[in-house]
Amino acid sequence: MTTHFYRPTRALINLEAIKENVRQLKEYLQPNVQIMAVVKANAYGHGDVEVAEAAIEAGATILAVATPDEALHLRNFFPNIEILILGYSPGSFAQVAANKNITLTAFSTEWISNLNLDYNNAPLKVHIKIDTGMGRIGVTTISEFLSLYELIGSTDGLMLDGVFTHFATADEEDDSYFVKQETKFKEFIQMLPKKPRLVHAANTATMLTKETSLHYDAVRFGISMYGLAPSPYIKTKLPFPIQQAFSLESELVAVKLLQKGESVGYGATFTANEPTYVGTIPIGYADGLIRKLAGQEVLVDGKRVPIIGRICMDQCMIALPTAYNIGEKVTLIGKQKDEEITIDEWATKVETINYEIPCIITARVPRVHFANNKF
Ligand code: PMH
Repeated sequence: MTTHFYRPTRALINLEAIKENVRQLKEYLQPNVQIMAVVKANAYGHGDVEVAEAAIEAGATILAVATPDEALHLRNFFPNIEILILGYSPGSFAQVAANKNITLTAFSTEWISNLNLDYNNAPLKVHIKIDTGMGRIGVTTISEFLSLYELIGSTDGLMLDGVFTHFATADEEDDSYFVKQETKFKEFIQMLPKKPRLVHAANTATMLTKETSLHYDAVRFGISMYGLAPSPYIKTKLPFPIQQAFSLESELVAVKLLQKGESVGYGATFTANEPTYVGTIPIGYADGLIRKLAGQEVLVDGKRVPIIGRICMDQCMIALPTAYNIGEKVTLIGKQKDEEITIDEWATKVETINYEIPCIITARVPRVHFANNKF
């Protein structure tokens, strides 16, 4: 796909890295376990259609999203692939979902009673969500679970296709809460009069570091498909290497020599204490380069240089060791020569998790996809 844009700021998405991460997982799993590619939130900010295509090519057989709109967007590009909405869908979406063969998450009997279905059409497929400890959506007691199971079975136009749960602490070293959730899930599953086609529970941390019996019929591969570890703890436990797919680049659009005592940016918070070359790059907080990233290093000519002063809405300034030319590449996330700035480094800097970083790079930054180091 060709992306047209004029501003030289873009996120580069290495689809080969995504494919390789999926291929590695496929090799790691038993052959009967399906890979659900979690491509919600525009594929964690990487571009949903391109990531889905790469994941499918590498072996994923199901796409998982969070919302009806995300599912519909993907359905336009992939007429046949199985799509599951993990989060809430309103009853008004039920008929569209049935017509478009999009699977919904059923999480209460009340939710079922609010579905708007025309029973003459193709059945609406649902997966029951069991809340074993996330406290988000899902049934919490066995009686609720069995009532929901029976209601689905007795409602024309509905078909139970799966049952699942989600773990809250799979990425932590202390597994006591995880074990509680796992035990609860197993108790619920045992109560099923008839097992539906897909039982699933594992997110990345679970599938890569816990017992393989937790893989069940499918695993939901999110963060490590993008080449990121679910937590610093899991990073030390990964059974295969993963490759970060996301990088962020811009270039110098202005270079000037600041004299001693001259300042840069809103609030004039940076003042040169010696003659200093300053470069301007066209990326700012409206692109997701939030102001908390002031002081973060970027790469120019393979060297780390800091963002100086306050980050503006559309631009920011960096200190340069010498007078680089306009057009010189600036890498905010990614590699140059022997240096690398990782998403994890940004996450540490802004005191958040790596998941959040590509998601907060806003839609104004074009996602440029490439494979085999070409784009
Ligand atoms: N399944 C469900 C239900 C999820 O909510 C998520 C991620 C995944 C699978 C994939 O997890 P992974 O990326 O760790 O593999 N959901 C979220 C979330 O709601 N906030 O951060 C991650």
